[in-house]
Amino acid sequence: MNNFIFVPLEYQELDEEEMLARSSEFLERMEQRRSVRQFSSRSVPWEIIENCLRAAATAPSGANMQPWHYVVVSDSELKLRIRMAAEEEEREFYANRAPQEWLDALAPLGTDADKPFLESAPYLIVIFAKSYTISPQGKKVKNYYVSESVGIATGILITALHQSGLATLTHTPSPMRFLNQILNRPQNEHPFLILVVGYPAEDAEVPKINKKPFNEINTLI
Ligand code: IYR
Repeated sequence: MNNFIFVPLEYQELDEEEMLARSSEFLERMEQRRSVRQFSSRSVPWEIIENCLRAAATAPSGANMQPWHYVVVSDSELKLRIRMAAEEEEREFYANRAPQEWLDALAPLGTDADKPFLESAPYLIVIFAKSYTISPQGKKVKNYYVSESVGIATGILITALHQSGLATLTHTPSPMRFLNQILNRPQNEHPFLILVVGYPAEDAEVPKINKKPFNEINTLI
């Protein structure tokens, strides 16, 4: 493999006042992000989604392998098929597969096997993680830190969509292999999660949850 050439970093330093202002504005915006489970079927311009996907693609990844693939589903028939398959898995999860402890942890959120948002939201972004890539010569090339990399990219995508004014839900029917079949993706791609994207329904409600206190999750030494 060829070594990269190195070029000067493009970096524009901000003054501290500006840094503080930006960080606090960003914090305020992020504190308004919620996982939404009721979506409007109003359409969303594709260019917004494209910009957010391009932002996600800037994510750092193990050895810059970029071990991800996004399938953006807007076709109604495909959304319906995904909903049907996901609800089948979810019915099995809630009725038999989930241990009582897990059901108890989910009970306060009021989730169940019905997933109408998979049909009503204008976009389902199905995120696949690639354990290896097939090179143009047909060789298997191993990827590194795959879940970390895809998790970081997904975080950037959620953040970009939120700051563009859209609502999201990270949805993980389990198991999710049916997504390979419906979306015709190869075996080296593992469904990571479905990101449901759109405007919230006008009557959308969210549980009144709390985030952990700062000092519980941060240590300054
Ligand atoms: N996949 C199921 C169950 C579920 C699991 C967790 I962990 C959640 O935070 C929420 C739901 C479902 O989507 O209902």
